[in-house]
Amino acid sequence: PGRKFFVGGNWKCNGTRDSIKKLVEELNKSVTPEEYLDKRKRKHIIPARINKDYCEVVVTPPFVYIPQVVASIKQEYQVAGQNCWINKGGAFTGETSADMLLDVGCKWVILGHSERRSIIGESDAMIATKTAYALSLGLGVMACIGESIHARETGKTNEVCFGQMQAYLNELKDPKQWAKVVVAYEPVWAIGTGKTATPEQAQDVHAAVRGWLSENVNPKVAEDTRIIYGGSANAANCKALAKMPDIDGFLVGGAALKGEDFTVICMASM
Ligand code: G2H
Repeated sequence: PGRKFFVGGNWKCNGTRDSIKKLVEELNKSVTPEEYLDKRKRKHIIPARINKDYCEVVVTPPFVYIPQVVASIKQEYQVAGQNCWINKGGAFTGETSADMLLDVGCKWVILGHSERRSIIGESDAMIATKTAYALSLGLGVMACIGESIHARETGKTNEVCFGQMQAYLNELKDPKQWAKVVVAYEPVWAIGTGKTATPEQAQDVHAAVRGWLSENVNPKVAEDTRIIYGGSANAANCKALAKMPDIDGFLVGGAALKGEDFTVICMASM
């Protein structure tokens, strides 16, 4: 398929000005993908520079560090917010609007991450409202879905994921809106736990979600939409996952804080 590989680095609530300066320096140095492949043949595995033609890469710092990252990271990388308010700004203490993300140079936003669903209590409907608003401004959205361990063990994985997809669809009436949506499948039991879904487990859900898109939006949107995997993805397991036909990239947490590992993940399908 013509889907460009997509990797998001979700830095979550981590970092200081200093540690982020170092991480950006690591991401900025390195070589071209061609050199990477060449060196790999010679068994020198070194990080490769992100090539925009090959892979779309987005890094997602905490809000307060976004200007620092935008000002210092190479243009191969896009920058995203980890969340945004549901609508325009105003009297909403503590919130950050999608307009502000755009204003400081973000191209994307992560919405519906399971940590926001379960810890902050964001509902499907609220997440979908945010998604529609962010898209209306031209931001891309990494729209997260994923089942709990209970849902998986009771055979409800697809039901839960389809329900979350339906909530997005309720607000995205025009199929064209999906062009700037990347669906991130993140099984909750795999997030930050070191327990990764097997390539087969992930592939099954990705294929099911693509099938759902085909039936409920249209076959073209299903074919074109990137569905990325998140949940303890790392430099060691990314290759096997990236081989699966419906896995179009990754949303990476812990391993995104290590420049070399993150770069290896960005090259996972080479
Ligand atoms: C899932 C993922 C990034 P980690 O939350 O969104 O984090 O890779 O640490 O499991």
